[in-house]
Amino acid sequence: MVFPADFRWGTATASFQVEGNNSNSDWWRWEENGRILHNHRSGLASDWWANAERDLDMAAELGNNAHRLSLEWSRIEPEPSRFDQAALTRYREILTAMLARGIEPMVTLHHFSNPIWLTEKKDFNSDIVVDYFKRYVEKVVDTLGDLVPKWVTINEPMVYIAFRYLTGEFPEPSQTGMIAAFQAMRNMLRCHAAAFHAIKERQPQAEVGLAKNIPIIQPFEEENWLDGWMSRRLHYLFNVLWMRSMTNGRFYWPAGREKVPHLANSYDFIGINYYSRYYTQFPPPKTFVLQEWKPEAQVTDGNYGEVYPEGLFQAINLMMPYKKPIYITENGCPDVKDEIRPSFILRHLREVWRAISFNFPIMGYYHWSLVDNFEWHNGWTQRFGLLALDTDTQARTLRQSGHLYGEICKTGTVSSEMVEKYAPQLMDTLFPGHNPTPRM
Ligand code: IFM
Repeated sequence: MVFPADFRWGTATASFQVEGNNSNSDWWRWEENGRILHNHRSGLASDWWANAERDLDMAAELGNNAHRLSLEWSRIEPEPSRFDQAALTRYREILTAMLARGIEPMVTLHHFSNPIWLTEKKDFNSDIVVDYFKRYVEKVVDTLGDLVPKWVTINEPMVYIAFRYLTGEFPEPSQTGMIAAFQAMRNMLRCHAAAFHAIKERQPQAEVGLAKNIPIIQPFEEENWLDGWMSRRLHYLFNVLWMRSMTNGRFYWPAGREKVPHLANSYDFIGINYYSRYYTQFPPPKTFVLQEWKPEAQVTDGNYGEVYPEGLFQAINLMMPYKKPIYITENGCPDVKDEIRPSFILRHLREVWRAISFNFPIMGYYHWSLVDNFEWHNGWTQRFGLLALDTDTQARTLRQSGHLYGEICKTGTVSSEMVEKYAPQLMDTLFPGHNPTPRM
């Protein structure tokens, strides 16, 4: 499988998950309140604030030409209207270090974490968030814009809204429930539009998009019309609504719609974060979405999700009507023993390659993640890294999947030799009719 010569081969991380000691973030307080599985603490995380360069060296060694990272708003603006110059300088260093290694930065402005002071002002449940976000974005683009060709405004808004307002696993909304969730969505869309235009005014040549998590949602029993009805509703809410708003500039309340100024067509590209497939079942066994899989499913650590590579092609296909370039801004699996990840990468890249061969405009793939990092409310229990991290010593070990991804990135291909070496069980699926390599 040969990929285009200018394809972006990268990995992705997020500030709170890798930097360490982000004590001004609402997540830090969430940890202090014991809201993380097993009371885990992020602590030094993957030590990026002091030593990001160590992992960037490895990314360069793996032949990566791109990396997606995020900025920590609570570091940059630790108090309202006080911007921390030292923090901005450190981000300049990190971005410069990337460019020096031939790694193109894609920078996310909001990735699940808020400054504590903002949550005290009700953040996305208050209209004031839009002005605050705009000022933060302006400051960041004025200071760092010359180093950043690609921006992501907001990471996975619907995941954030669901985990924060509906399941209560994310910190710490001022209100919960459906009304608060819709209110937050409206303000997030307004923040997105404000950020898009703030960037474009300063850097017209920059590419600005968002990272949208696209789960595949299907009825547990095809013939059960309630399962089907519910899967279509959830699919619409989760995968369609936000895209529709960003495209036509309208926000859809359950009771009507509202035109949002400057929102229409406010994106240059779509970032797809793809992980898994979920089922709906009536009556709901736990929540609306089943976290249990069909018996034949291959499931990743901590029941995180079913391995369903075809869903990546389906997610890409769902985004085709918007007629924009697409980056796979996240894709990966928690697999501490690295038993599944090599085949996971190969099978998902096959779907990307299949989409490219249909002439779908897929411009790059950012594997989640470069290094094990703090997995939000699941703490250290889920390890997504190509690099395994020992959190006591900060030592890293490149997993087999990391070696594989390096070979892929350096050559821009997936070859039958790689498959034979890293996941021989896939030979017949990925290369049907292949001639076995002659053994000497
Ligand atoms: O770790 C997260 C990331 O922050 C957002 N997308 C999903 C990843 C794995 O759960």
